[in-house]
Amino acid sequence: MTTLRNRITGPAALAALAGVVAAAVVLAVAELIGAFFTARATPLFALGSTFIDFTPPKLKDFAVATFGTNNKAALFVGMGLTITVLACVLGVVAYRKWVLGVLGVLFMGAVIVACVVTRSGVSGADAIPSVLGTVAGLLALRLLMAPLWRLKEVKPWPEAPADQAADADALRGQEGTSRRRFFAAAGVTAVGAGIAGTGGRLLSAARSNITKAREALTLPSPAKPAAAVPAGVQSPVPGVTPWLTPNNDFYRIDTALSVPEININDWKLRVHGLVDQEVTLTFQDLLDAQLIESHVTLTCVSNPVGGNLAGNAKWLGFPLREVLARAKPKDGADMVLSTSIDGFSASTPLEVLQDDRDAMLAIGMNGKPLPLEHGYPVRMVVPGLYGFVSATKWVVDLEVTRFADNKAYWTNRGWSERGPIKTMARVEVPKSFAKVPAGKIAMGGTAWAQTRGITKVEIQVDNGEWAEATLSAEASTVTWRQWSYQWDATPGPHYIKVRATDGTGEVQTDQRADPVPDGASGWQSVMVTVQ
Ligand SMILES: Nc1nc2c(c(=O)[nH]1)N[C@H]1C(S)=C(S)[C@@H](COP(=O)(O)O)O[C@H]1N2
Ligand SMILES: [Mo]
Repeated sequence: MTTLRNRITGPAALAALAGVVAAAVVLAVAELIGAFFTARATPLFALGSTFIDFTPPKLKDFAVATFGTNNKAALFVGMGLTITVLACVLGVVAYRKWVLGVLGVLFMGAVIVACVVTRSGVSGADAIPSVLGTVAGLLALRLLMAPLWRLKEVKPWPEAPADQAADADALRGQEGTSRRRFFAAAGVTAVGAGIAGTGGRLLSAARSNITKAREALTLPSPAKPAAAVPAGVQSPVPGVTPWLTPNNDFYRIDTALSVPEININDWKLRVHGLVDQEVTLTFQDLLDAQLIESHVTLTCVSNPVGGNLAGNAKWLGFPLREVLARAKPKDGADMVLSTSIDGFSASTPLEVLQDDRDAMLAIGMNGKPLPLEHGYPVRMVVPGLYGFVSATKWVVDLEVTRFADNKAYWTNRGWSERGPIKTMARVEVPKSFAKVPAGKIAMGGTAWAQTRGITKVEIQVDNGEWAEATLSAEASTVTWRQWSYQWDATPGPHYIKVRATDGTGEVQTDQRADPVPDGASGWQSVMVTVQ
């Protein structure tokens, strides 16, 4: 009994708790001071971002497949658990041997500082919040250890001989005092850390006026407006995805743990590399330019068969073709490496940016300035290519180069260097594992093959004959196309498959492939129970 009780409430267990409180102090103090430094420079964001940069493709694929667009929340939970475990260990070590504990904390502090200063767009001074946080954490740990060490000294009282009963009583009294002191100190420190951390978050939110600047921004009207969307692009089946994705529902995939905040007055795009003429564009240059508007469906390479990492929006921007015409690429160049302010990069074939598709530096999305998460103030939008090789958000640099000489962010992590979008069809109604009544069932969904277009969607029930679905109107070959189908459902379990044919006449392959390295393929199959 005593041993179990000692395990849970004995000094060592309390030391673990002290470690956790001290870790909270490190993070909270750094968060508070960090409000006055670059946003991405606080320990949690720097650790998380560094972890993301070292994520192997299989793990990224797993994280996206398992947590979808919540993968960042999952990362934070995982980091929280890891930090808690490490903090418990450090607390116990510090209790047993203070010098080792100090070395451990300093080592962790050094790791944090290394993660912070190696982020892109971060200066050496951005290490200050983490350094001060570590010092504060160390002080908190020392403060909490004092009553625990006293507890250790008074601990042998149960073994005290009978004639020392009075001493034992005194010791028991001292033990109580030490415990109370510990809990009081731990409580006060934890509450203080909570206030500092929350204050830091609120302060950095208040200090950022990018959201306000975005709201105040009025976009110019396009010199070339988007082609009118024909009637009937929306599948008539209730429950099918809206043809135009509202900004708030647009899938978000990126490596940015905190969204980069860019002042439009500071934004510049440098176009350089294998060019005759280096070009620098300001945001005002874009506002003054002849802009185009175009509906384009973006798709993520990590989208599994049947997945929803795709969205369709009306983009406003300046054609990349014209940017490149000003820069005049040299012979031999075959790629444009676009880089964002936070160090992400994408390799896009040069000829794709020079042909007549509406590849652009986008500043508007569905009539609004780009939302912060979708690349404010400027991103790339390139019809026909997965986002990881084309859709650079918060873009600040275009280097005209060669595939042989340069590799982009995900290519360095095991993904392909090129990424044309594969033909894909999706069943959205009924949902997989749905239970539906027998009789006429309206089925519907969406298919895409950007730049080739969708010319046919077929449905197959239980390995029967393939039947043609009714296609909704086509807006263009670079937008997705919806479909509907009337199914005469008989009772029992049924498997429904869907496949599309693109504008070149090619039928979507049934060859199953994982998203890594260049996009998932295969036919979606949904199981439906008819009652
Ligand atoms: N700066 C930056 N841009 C980025 C990414 C990123 O991680 N960082 N991810 C790309 C990927 S993988 C995709 S699929 C698209 C997604 O754009 P969205 O979040 O606006 O839908 O952005 C692309 N642009
Ligand atoms: Mo992506």
